[in-house]
Amino acid sequence: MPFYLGFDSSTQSLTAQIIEVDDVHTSARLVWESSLNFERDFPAYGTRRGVLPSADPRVAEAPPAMWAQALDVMMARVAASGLDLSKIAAVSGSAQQHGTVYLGDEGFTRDRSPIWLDASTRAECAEITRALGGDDAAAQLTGSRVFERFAGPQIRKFWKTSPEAYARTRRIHLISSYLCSELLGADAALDAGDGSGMSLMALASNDWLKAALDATSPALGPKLPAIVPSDTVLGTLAPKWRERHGFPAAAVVAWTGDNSSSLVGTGLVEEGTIAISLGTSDTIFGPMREPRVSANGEGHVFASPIGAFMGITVFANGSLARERIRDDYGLNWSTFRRALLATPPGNDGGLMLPWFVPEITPHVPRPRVRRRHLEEHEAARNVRALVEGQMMAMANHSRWMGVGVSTIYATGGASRNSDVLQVMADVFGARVFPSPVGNSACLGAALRAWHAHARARGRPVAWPAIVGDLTTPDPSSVVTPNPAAVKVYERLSHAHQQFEQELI
Ligand code: XUL
Repeated sequence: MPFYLGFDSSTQSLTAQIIEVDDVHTSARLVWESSLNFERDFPAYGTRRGVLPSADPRVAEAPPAMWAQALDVMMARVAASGLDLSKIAAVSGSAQQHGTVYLGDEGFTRDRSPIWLDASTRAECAEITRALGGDDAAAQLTGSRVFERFAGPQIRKFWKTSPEAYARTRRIHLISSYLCSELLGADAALDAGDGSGMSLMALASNDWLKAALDATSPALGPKLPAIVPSDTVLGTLAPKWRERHGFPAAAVVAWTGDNSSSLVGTGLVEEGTIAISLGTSDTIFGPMREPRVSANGEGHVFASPIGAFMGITVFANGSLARERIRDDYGLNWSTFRRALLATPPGNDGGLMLPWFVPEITPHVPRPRVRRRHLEEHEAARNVRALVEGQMMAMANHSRWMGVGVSTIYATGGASRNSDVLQVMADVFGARVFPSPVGNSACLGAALRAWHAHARARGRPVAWPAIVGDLTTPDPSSVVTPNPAAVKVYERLSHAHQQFEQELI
């Protein structure tokens, strides 16, 4: 029975999973998993939670060499796993979205890659937006307004500040297509899902948008990879992987963005279903049959790895803020939970706007944290204010997606905390199911490898069968909303929204 290998290169870590698939019964099980933490396992690069320290809080960069080295170390771990490598039929992956990698004839032309947490490209966003005919035109053409963390503004800033290094750059990859190139030993194409987060791709055609390329930087077209459908087999593992570790010539399937991959890894193959990922970023997303762009520019429409589209709203202060509050109050995850249990839903009106880093939704370019009816020294109430604030912001800012939420699939590190999920269930008034397999982005990569490989062999398997076994939640894990708490949040959500608006 074949194996499918998936990777997820996130902000803070690289994870790999192997699933074993029974072709005859179309069933799958997880057989191996491993994770590397960038800060802990690659200290020589000097990152803090995967990001290089910067004096300017708007600048967020990471070393691309670290991501490649982690992939190499992980391939060695897979080889040492004791599994029969010859059974690996296909490999794919996902990566944190939007970050860009710059390559010339002699390696990187930039050894620090801007990543999605970067908020330093405000001027470039305005310039590209103007050239595209304004915010609405940009959103209609590309699926999103031009956001500071998107690849296009990052590239434009690089051209403006380092024109000589830009000129030497032969290829600009997203992190996903860069790591895929490492597996292939050749320049990989980019999948349309991750391509959607660049302000450079036309959502209607999944191809480069000439007006956007022209608005970004000179001679950009030839520096960009081709865009392909997400289920494209791009080639096989490079000979170096066979020589170094004894891997077979497994098919390499285009990589995608972590959120697109999570859509598959949480089993969201039908419109009307929705997932919340509580990772370094918090994201809320779901499949969309037709592109419905958000009128006030809050969210994004991306091409979906399963066809059609996905809607998504992204919050930068996810785990970053939870970890900050945990550390500032000297807590660990177990005392963090206890703090939630020790305080009532609604926190007696205590609110927090937890913008420890520049926030994406709503747009808050400089970090600031504000409290109302809440004192800074009240540890437990600050924990509750944070978690409630995150959930209320997510509920308020995802209405544009137009999906009536009755069930939410929760994934990401903090989804293992059922008290956090209780707040989610109560704020949304919805049932919450934690993902049965942790790291749904990585699982999505392994499942996508299976799907694309089966299709390429002329034996396609439908998505519901692909995701069925590994993403169907255990019914006993459901967290149900508490009607009294739901009422509390109906009122508190308005107060939270007003607090936000006063500050923006
Ligand atoms: C999505 C986004 C983040 C990153 C995190 O638009 O910016 O969710 O993908 O890895």
